[in-house]
Amino acid sequence: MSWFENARFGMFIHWGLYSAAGGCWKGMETPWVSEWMMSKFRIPRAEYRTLASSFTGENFDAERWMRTIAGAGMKYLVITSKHHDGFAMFDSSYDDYNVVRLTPFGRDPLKELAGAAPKYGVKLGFYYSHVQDWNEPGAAGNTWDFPQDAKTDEAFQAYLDGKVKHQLRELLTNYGDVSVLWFDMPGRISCEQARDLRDFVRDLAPRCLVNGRLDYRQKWDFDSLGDNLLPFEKCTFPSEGCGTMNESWGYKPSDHHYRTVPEILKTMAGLVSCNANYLLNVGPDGMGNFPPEACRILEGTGEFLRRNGEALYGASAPPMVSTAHLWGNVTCRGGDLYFWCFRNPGRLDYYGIRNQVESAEIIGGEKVPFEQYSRDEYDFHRLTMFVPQTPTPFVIRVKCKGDIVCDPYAYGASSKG
Ligand code: H79
Repeated sequence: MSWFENARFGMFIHWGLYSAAGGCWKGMETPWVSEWMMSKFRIPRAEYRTLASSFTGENFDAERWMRTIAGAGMKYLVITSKHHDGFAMFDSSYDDYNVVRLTPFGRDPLKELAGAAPKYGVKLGFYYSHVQDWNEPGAAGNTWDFPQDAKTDEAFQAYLDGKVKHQLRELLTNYGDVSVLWFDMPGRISCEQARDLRDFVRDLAPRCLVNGRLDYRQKWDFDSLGDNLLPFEKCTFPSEGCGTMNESWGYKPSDHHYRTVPEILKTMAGLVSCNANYLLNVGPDGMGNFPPEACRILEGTGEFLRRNGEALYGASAPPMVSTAHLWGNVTCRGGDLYFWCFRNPGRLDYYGIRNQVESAEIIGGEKVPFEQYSRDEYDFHRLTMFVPQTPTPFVIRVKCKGDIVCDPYAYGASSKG
């Protein structure tokens, strides 16, 4: 788990037939998320597969994607190998419903990404929809092509033993080291079926991590928080939050409601200050281009992290109660506390540090004057910083003597700041 917990920031990519449609079907535009278009419009699978002819991938360049990922400060990539629509974005011998066989693109993007990833120090993971598969009668999800009574327990088990295991074996044996298998939407899977899939993965790839959405009733390697949700308190189990830049996971050109760079960084700080990773999504179009707004956000995170990365990589929640403050969030690494400021707090009072503070400074900027006040008989400790005017967002590094020791019930900062 150590690489995962040090990495803290990864890219999620949703790329599939829905990317070629951009959420539009016969002049209608799907609400919310484009990758659910087939379900929303109850598109017959025979019709949906015709989208493959417009999936050209002509601008796809694995090296360029990897450069962008690494340049944004991300340490891993999780890409859709098969979303709920059931279409394999890799060279699968299970059937012809895959990117190599059906599209004019005709290449295996996962293979090319697996080849490029090590050069950029990026770990590779695959999203795999294990329960919903709208192309399969026995799987969950497609009620418009297949009647509910086709979905017996036996048919579902046959789907798991057939397509799912066949394709997981391909993914875990043909693409080098796979670091994560990212399952989604457990729905009707039983506890035993989930454990069986986990064992299947472990036998083929002992070091591959599996996320919590394999089955919520049991613990796997790390928990996935809800889509676009922040934790309210520290996660005590390895965790990851995933989020979109606009509102859709799949490419949706009509959705221009993108988060700003400071909003993305605020989400990042909110997650890491509660011990969770941030998996930030990009939905490339059917030609393989990242939307221009996404590129600008990735440049922004990269620029921020080249300066402030020490507040993120290998960092976690501070030992005191971790909360969101009006001005920002606090992360911790060894004896250093990092104050991510999205508003300038001016005077910042922070409670609970028993150590002597050695220095406080804005990373890449000015020193921050501070004073400490303690009344040991009450275990009362206050650090007061006088934060100079500086453009937000910025991070203050507070160096303590030794590893942080604190009053574990201290709330860190009062809400005044
Ligand atoms: O892959 C992304 C989503 O497609 C997937 N998880 C992330 C990572 C996801 N699958 N299911 N869900 C999320 C929750 C289902 C939400 C639904 Fe709906 C509400 C399905 C139908 C109504 C959202 C709104 C999707 C279509 C309309």
